[in-house]
Amino acid sequence: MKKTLVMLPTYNERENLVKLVPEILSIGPDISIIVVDDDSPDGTWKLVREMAEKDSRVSLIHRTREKGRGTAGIEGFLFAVRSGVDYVIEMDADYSHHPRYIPSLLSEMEKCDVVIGSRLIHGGKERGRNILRTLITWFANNYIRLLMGVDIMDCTSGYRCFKREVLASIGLEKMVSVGPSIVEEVLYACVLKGYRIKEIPILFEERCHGETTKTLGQYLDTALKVIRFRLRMRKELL
Ligand SMILES: Nc1nc2c(ncn2[C@@H]2O[C@H](COP(=O)(O)OP(=O)(O)OP(=O)(O)O)[C@@H](O)[C@H]2O)c(=O)[nH]1
Ligand SMILES: [Mg+2]
Repeated sequence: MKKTLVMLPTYNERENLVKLVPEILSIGPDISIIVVDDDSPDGTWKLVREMAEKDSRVSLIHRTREKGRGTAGIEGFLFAVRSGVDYVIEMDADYSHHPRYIPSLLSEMEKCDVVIGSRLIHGGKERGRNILRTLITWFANNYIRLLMGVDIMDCTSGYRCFKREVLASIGLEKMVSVGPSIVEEVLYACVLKGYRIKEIPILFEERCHGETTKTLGQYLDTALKVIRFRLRMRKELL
C-alpha cells in the first residue's frame, strides 16, 4: 500500500474523532492522520494531542489564532506536501464521509490524479439530510458546473484523494478561501492544471454527533468566490 495521509479539518468533533481516528488507522499500517483543529471549545485538540502522544501515525495542528475550514484545509495540505506521502485524502470528521470508502478511493489512484467521493453520480446518494440541504447541494452543483465550466457532478464534495504532487502544484499558498469555498478553489485549480479527475459513488450521511458550522453567509460567500475563481485563477495558474 502507498503511504497515505488523511487530513481532517475539525471544529467541535471530539465525539466523532473518538471512533473515527482508530477506524481510519485500522485500514492499514501505511495510513496516517493529520487533524487541523481551530481550538475547538469541546477540546477536540486535547483528545487528538493524547492520541498523537500514543501513536506516531497521528499528528495535530492546533490553531489558536486563525479559524476557518479553508485556511485549515490549506495548512493541512501544506503539511501533507512536506510529509512526502504518496496520497492525501481529505474528509469531513463527522461521519458524513465514511472511512469505508477509503480503500475504493485509493484503488482508483493508479489511473487518476484526483478521486472524488460523489453523491451525484450513479450509485451515490445522500441519506438523513433534510430536503433543504439536498436541494442546496443540487442547486450549488449546477451553479458551479455552469460557472466554472467543469464536467464534474459533485463539485462541493470535500471527500477526495489527491496525489501529493497535485497538491504541490496548485498554488495552495496563494489561495484565498477562508471558509468552505476552499473545496471549489482546489477543485478548479486541479481542473485548470489538466489533472485526471474521477468520481466514485458514496453514500453521504447526516453528521453523526455535533452540529453543523455551515451558515447562510458561507453559502453566499462560496457563490461569489466561484465567480472570482473563474475570472482570476485561469490567468494566475496557467
Ligand atoms: N479546522 C476547522 N475545521 C472546520 C471549521 N468549520 C468546519 N470544519 C470542519 O470541516 C468539516 C466540514 O464541516 P461541517 O460543519 O460538517 O459542514 P457541512 O458538512 O457542510 O455541514 P453538516 O454536515 O451539516 O454539519 C468538519 O470536519 C468540520 O469539523 C473551521 O472553522 N475550522
Ligand atoms: Mg458535515
